[in-house]
Amino acid sequence: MSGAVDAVAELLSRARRVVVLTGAGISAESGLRTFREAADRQEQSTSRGGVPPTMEGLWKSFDPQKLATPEAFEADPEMVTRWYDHRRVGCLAAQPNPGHVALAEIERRVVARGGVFTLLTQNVDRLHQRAGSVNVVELHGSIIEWRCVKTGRKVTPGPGAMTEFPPRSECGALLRPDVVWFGEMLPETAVRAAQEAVAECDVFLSVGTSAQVYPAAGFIHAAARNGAKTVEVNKDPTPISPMVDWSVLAKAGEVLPEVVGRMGE
Ligand code: BV8
Repeated sequence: MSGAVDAVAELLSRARRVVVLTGAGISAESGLRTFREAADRQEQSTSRGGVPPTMEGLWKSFDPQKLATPEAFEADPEMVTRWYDHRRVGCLAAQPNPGHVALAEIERRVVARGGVFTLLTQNVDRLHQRAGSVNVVELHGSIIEWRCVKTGRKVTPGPGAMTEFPPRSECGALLRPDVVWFGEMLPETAVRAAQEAVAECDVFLSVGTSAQVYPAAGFIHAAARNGAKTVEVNKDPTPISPMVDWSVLAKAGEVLPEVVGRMGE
């Protein structure tokens, strides 16, 4: 692995335009559950006769891809908003880990030498921003902010758990998390920023994502088509592992600080 780490450090030391795509895996070392693990666990738990749907159990006994949908919210806004508020409070209590901090440092170094750095995240936990990342594009919105389903007005709930479910906005309409659910379009501004960054990047890093959710995963393929050098840092193999120039199968919180340590200033 150290050969790959040296090569990635060398790539990033010379890169002019860097794009990084992150997924749930980069927040795993902050104690936040990933989707695949939850889905796998859901299969196991239902195979063992299912887990009672306690708040904790919601994550274990429900597939996030079934809960993270407008249909689920429509059918049971109380259950969906309880699940999202539970996750929101968890995100606020979590701390950025060395993987988040390393990406913020890589951005600082690339920009300091006149380069351009864009962080595309599928995560909704805002840990990248808390770690110091600046140019962050939230492809799937944020769980930290909620919005009125009627007016679209955004609110930022306080750090404590909500007390009323489903929560309502000032006008009395339902409040929903300001995230992109399955079946919903990504924010136009985010997609445009991602497309522009990918069109010109010379290095594309995919970190902590199973590269299975679109259109986010499509940016990896677009970067490769545009001739960028592509790197994957992921704990397990993914569908893009065979296609990237460098696939580092390891934890982001361990590898990325090593890459920073071997990069030039
Ligand atoms: C859309 C917010 C128009 C909510 C999320 C083709 C084109 C366009 C759309 C589609 C298409 N094909 C299918 C679709 C529909 C769908 C889709 O992609 N489905 C998948 C399941 C096939 N896409 C959509 O619906 C998107 N909308 O395109 O609108 C449209 C609609 C319908 C049909 C056509 C067009 C909207 C997608 C966004 C959904 N919202 N999140 C919330 O958070 O609750 S998605 C959510 O799940 C995450 O944001 C993330 O994107 C995804 C999970 O992916 P990962 O982040 O990769 O997490 P995962 O657990 O899978 O993997 C973690 C990885 O980390 C693992 O590989 C693991 O090994 C690794 N790891 C673990 N620990 C570590 C680690 N790596 C490093 N270090 C560690 N320590």
